[in-house]
Amino acid sequence: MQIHKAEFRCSSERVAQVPKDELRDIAFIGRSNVGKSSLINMLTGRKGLAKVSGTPGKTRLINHFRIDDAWYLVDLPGYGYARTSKTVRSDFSKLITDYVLRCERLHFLFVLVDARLEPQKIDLRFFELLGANGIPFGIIFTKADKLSKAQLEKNLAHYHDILSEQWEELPPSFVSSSERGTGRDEILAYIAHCLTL
Ligand SMILES: Nc1nc2c(ncn2[C@@H]2O[C@H](COP(=O)(O)OP(=O)(O)O)[C@@H](O)[C@H]2O)c(=O)[nH]1
Ligand SMILES: [Mg+2]
Repeated sequence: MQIHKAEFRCSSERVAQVPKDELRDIAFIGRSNVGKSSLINMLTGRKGLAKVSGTPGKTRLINHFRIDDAWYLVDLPGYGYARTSKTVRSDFSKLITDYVLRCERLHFLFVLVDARLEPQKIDLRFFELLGANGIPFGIIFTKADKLSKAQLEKNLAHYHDILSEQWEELPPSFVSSSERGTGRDEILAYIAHCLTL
C-alpha cells in the first residue's frame, strides 16, 4: 500500500470529539519520545504531519489524520512520562483508556517500544490491559538504526521471551527506523491487510 493523501482532520481532548464518519481508525501509541511522530511522518511521507518534539510529553490530544479518504491514522497521547501532573501521569490517562478500550472506531492499535531498551514495565502493563479487553494490537520496535544487527536480534529475542511468559500467541511485530525508512512497507502492508478484515 502507498499513501497518496494525508490530511490533518482534528485534535480531540475528549473521545466525544473524534470524527463520527464511517471510516476506521488505525492508531499509534507508546511512551513519550519512543518515536511515534517520526514514524507517522515516515509512514505518510509527510515530514511535518505529526510534530517531532525534543520535549516529550507535550501532546495530550488525540490527533486524527485522514488517509486517502479511506481510513484515519490516529496519533494518541504518549504515556508514562513522569514530569507531568499526577492525574496525567497515573499510568494511562482517561483519554487513552476511553479511546482504546471503548471507542468503536478503533480497528487496530500499534504499540511502539524502543528497540534499544529492556522491556519496560509500563509497556507490559499496557499489553496486559489490551489483552484483557480483547483489543487487537501489534508491536513496533523503533529506532532500529541505533543498534547493530546483532544487538537488535538479541533484544528482539529477549523481548519475545518475556512476552511468551504471558502470551500463548504473540502479537504481530515490526521493526522500524524513521531515519532509514525501515519497516515502512511491512507496516503499510499490514494496515492494508487489517482494513480488509
Ligand atoms: N535515530 C533515530 N532517532 C529517532 C527515530 N525516531 C525518532 N527519533 C528521535 O527520537 C526523538 C523523539 O522522537 P518523536 O518522534 O518526537 O517521539 P514521540 O514523542 O514518540 O512522538 C526525536 O529526537 C527523534 O528525532 C529513529 O527511527 N531513529
Ligand atoms: Mg510525538
